[in-house]
Amino acid sequence: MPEKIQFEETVMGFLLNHQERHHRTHHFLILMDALISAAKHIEHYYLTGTLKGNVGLSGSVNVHGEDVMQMDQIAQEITIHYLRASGRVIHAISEESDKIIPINPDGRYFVYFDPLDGSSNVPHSLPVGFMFGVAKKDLDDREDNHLRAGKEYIAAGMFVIPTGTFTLALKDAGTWRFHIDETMEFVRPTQMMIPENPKSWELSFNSANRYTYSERVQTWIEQNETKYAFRYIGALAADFHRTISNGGMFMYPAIVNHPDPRRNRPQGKLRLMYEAAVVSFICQEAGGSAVDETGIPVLDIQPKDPHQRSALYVGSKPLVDSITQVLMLAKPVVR
Ligand code: AFP
Repeated sequence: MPEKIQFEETVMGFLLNHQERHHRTHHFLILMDALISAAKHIEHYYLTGTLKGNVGLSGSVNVHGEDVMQMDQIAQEITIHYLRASGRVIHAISEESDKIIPINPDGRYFVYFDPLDGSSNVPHSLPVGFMFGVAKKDLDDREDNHLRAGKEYIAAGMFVIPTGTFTLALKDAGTWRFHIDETMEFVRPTQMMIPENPKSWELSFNSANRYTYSERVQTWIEQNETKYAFRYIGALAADFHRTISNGGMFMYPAIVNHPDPRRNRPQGKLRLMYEAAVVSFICQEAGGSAVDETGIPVLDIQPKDPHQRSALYVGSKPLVDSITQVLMLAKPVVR
């Protein structure tokens, strides 16, 4: 399809342009090419999924105890295929794999990804995300393969599938969005800065959970929700896409007051390494910020487990600062 070739050329052309200025090497470009190819390939399967019967359950359960959709498995296999072929990845961490996936000990990068985020949207052909964070090995021979905190990422990105919109953040080089235009033949990179004017701001959270949040967070919501529009589609990439464009705050708070205490999630629901840290990195490069339930920057959290969860408050700085004050007064959550 011509738009695919155009898409890849535009993103790669952009990166080549930035290569000199931001010391990106050809290794990084090869890795990005692999990630873009994986995303476009997954999008193809997603668009044709209904025809091919790929939208149902696979019959297995993932590391988080969730039912795995056939599309989750397809997306996982596609991504690993491209990461292997790139030859540049030491290991990968994926939502769909219990263990760290060793790829090439002579590689240069660590890739943390969720190949199909927002699976509950799959049966409806509604938006899902392909999300990734990239960290680089220590080239001074001190590499210990430790799990990277978000502040160590050198890039993070998300595709909203099936719109094909790609948002990419490069360390100290901003957040960029690549659009397919009205002719479906071109994409144009636009630098994203989260809007400062509260007029367009939106709040995004699962309102069905609101009475399960801490009292302080519930009070903050009551005091602030009527000031802003509310939007929620249930796929982080799609919801956060709006947050970055319009400003405001996406949040997935800790669940601490569930009527069935077994369903509390004091650590939050989202996965730190391939969900929360990815959008936090993108947001920081776009001028925003992100904190967890204790009010500390998400990018500072040192992961102890590849699939560790985190609460997330991400978006416009004034709103994140405002909720941070509330969170910091609360009793600390045991990690
Ligand atoms: P799934 O991939 O299991 O559908 O989870 C999606 C997700 O991690 C994230 O994309 C959403 O923001 C969030 O969960 C939605 O969670 P709720 O369904 O609890 O609102």
